Amino acid sequence: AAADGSSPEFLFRSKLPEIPISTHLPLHTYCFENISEFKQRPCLINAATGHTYTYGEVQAISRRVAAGLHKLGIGKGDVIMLLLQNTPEFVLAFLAASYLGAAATMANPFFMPAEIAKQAVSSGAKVIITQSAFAEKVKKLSQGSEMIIKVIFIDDDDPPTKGGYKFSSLIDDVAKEEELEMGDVKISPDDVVALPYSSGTTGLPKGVMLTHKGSVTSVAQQVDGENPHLYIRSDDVVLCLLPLFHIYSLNSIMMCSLRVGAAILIVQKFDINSLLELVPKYKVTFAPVVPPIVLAIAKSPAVDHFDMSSLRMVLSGAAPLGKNLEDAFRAKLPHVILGQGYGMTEAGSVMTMSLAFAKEGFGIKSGGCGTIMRNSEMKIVCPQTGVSLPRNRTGEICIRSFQMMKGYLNDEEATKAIIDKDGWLHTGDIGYVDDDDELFIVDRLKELIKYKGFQVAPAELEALLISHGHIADAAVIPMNDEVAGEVPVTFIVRFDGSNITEDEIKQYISKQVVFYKRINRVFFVDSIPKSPSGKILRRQLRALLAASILN
Ligand code: 4UW
Repeated sequence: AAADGSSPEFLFRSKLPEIPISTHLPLHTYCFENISEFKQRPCLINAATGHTYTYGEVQAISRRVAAGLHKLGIGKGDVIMLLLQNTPEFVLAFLAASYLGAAATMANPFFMPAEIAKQAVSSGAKVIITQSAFAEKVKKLSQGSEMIIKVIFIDDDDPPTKGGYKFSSLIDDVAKEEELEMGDVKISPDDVVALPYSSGTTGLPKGVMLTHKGSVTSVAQQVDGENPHLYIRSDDVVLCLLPLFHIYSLNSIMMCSLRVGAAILIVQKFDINSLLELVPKYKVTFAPVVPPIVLAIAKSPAVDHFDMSSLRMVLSGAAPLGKNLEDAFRAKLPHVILGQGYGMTEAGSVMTMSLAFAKEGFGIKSGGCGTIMRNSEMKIVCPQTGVSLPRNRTGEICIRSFQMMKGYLNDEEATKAIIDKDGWLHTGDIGYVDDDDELFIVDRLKELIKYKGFQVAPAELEALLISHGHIADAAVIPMNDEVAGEVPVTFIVRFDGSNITEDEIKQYISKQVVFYKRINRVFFVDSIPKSPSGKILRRQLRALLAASILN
């Protein structure tokens, strides 16, 4: 026991030395700190059109967008919503918000109107920046009686007919003096810059307050230092295929690339053949992906017909990647460094990453999620007792560092439930750290379901299900799926006399949610197992499912 009588704490740290991090800088200032070295180099390449913006252009245009937004009434502390597929405008608008001391909340443009409305209202967004294809989805928000949100279209030739503004005129309307005027916003390191939504370990999606200091820390942990953990440089071409509205892409692709001056190849949609064409066409060097893409590459016979020699590193994360699949990928593309990263929205993104990506890399084991980032601490605790566990012992993964969220927006209770009084964020993931400091994730304690890395919050589906007149009770849990990783399935208790069918329930949900939240299977039961306090006993349901009584 420790001197004070408490149990000893086993703290895990990076194998790389700590580095000084400029946590006082606003995110945009930090990202563009070295821009003079790569002002003329490509920053954003739009794969759809081939159009390229240089670093100098991105900096200048995003400042003009900031001034344009300022004219629309956006200032420090405000929230803008980005409802965009991957486009250069996403990056420009995100940076513009940062310049203004405003925060960007990002939503999936394929959300249903009700899902968008929930986030827009909860975040207090004043403006939505979107594409005309999604105009109908936000119509009510821009014309509703309760709150009027201004809508800006990035691609509409005649937006006033849709009741909106034009992104391009936002830029054109700005005079040189106005651009300079907004230049002096005072930003504090604890101001929120990004507000992604996540359900965390339990309940409904909540606004995750990521600060300038946290984001700067996270990026520095990855790409700064003599021996960066993730070695990318200004001559790298980084594939930006993962959606920028998710923290993985926003942080490890967008922010990290901006910091080092790499080219960001913006791609909207995954399709294995176009991906294989893009790699040689743009000489992609670094491809951050999710496990289903690793699977597609490993399985694709077409890979052999394309020149993949430019590809230096492939990062996988946001969901588990099995050892066998890792090995199959390596056999297919032996020259590529493949490694995993492990992140979580609330953790301010990445917590561990493969040290094979370091400038002076390390040997790694298949199936591992990498080593903890520098300038942060990790511990593994027993979920029952909270006692800190030594190496090779399995327990809940906890993290403590500047990169973490400040808390959930307007939800102190949920914040307290996930960050304890000593500042440890409890991830709800189960794993162990081995003798070589590599983290292995073996299970998930929390409710969260991950469909190809996308979050599905059981509580959200359960709320929809029990609002149906024929459903007395419902519980949603994950079921393993070869391609998606996991899919949501539900246990349903019908009201007496109800004959509602599996199909009717599936359709009822499909109408209200984005595709990956759709119910895959329905199991009718007499009751949902619950604890005395009314909590759904999800483990019991998982065991029931696994026992294949129902499968
Ligand atoms: N293995 C097993 C993994 C893994 C995993 C995540 O949607 P969120 O909140 O956030 C993310 C963020 C991922 C990420 C960010 C930055 C980065 O560089 C990187 O490298 C690949 C990844 O997914 O979901 C968080 C939850 O997703 C699961 C885990 O349960 C975690 O709490 N998860 N990565 N490699 N599971």
